[in-house]
Amino acid sequence: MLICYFTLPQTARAEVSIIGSSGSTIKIEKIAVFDEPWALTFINENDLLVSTKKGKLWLVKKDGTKFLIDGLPDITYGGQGGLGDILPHPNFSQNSLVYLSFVASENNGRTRGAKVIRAKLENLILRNHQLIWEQLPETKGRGHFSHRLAFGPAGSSHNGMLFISSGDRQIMDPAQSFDNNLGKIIRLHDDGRIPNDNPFKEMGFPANTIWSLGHRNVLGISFAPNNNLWANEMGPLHGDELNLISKGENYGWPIVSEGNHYNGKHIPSHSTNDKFTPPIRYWVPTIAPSSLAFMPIEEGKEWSGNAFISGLKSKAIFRLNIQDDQVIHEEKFYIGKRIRAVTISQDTTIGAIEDGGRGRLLKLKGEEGPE
Ligand SMILES: [Ca+2]
Repeated sequence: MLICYFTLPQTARAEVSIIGSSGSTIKIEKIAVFDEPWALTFINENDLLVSTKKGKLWLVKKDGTKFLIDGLPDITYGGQGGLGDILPHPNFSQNSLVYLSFVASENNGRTRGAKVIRAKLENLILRNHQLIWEQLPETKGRGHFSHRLAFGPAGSSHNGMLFISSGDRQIMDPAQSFDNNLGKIIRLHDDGRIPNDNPFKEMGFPANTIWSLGHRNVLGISFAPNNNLWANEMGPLHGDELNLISKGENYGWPIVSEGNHYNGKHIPSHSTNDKFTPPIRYWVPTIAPSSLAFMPIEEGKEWSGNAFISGLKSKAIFRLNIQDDQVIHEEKFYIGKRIRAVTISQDTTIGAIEDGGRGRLLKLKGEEGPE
């Protein structure tokens, strides 16, 4: 039996305008409300999928009508984890495949790890679950799963490749060793097979799944319109990073950072060791970056090709104009609520979700300011 949760479309939904730090305006419209939403993604021009950390997956229509999706895997909720990211296959319109990341446990929560599955979404049911990837090893603790997902763009050398951010699970040191997949960005074929052109392929499993290493907690991973891969990373006490991700490079955690440990202990900066790739941009004090999305290139359209980063502690959305792989302008839109994620559709609609128990799904529309 299908259970549909129906929300009456509101005829006049309040729009709020927010002025950014450079004078641009975004109009914000509330679409729907969720209990601890974690990720959102467009599956076509009208429909969104929204995941909640407690383990629900929703199909959301343009007018805010919500339908609960059935057939989810067993999800272990708690701390920073539960149901995580959700991403349609690049050929979703033909094959109906969606990818989900979530936290699982083999021992009632004593140890935990992220997994990624794919499944066919048909008639509001996920069928034919296929395990694509799992965090190794499962460890104690309930933090730094990361588990954001991105697909390589069509026409690029990453066409059809799945990228997964895997957090350091708050153990730090594994990010620098090859006998695990924590603190890494992972690259796989869409069915989970390991590509032959990964940088550490000669080193066997799991090193052969690694694309880059030395990461802490990457909650944003996305391809720019020029097909370069970017990732934002939660720093320790301050020092959040925006990194340009290149094959086989080491981004330094926990040996170098632009922040200090929470106990105040100093961490040397990236500039002290040229073995490590420094961030293109870092933030002190922290913004707590929770996701990353790029606006498609569209001639004459405001914010064409810009990056958008959602912020938790900063309660803001950041717009970055990136040219030749450098941030040339940054504008902050203070929303006043912790923002868990932002996404952008092919037709340039911006969607965002707030963090927490009554997290709103928002539709954002921009108007460029004087800059
Ligand atoms: Ca770094």
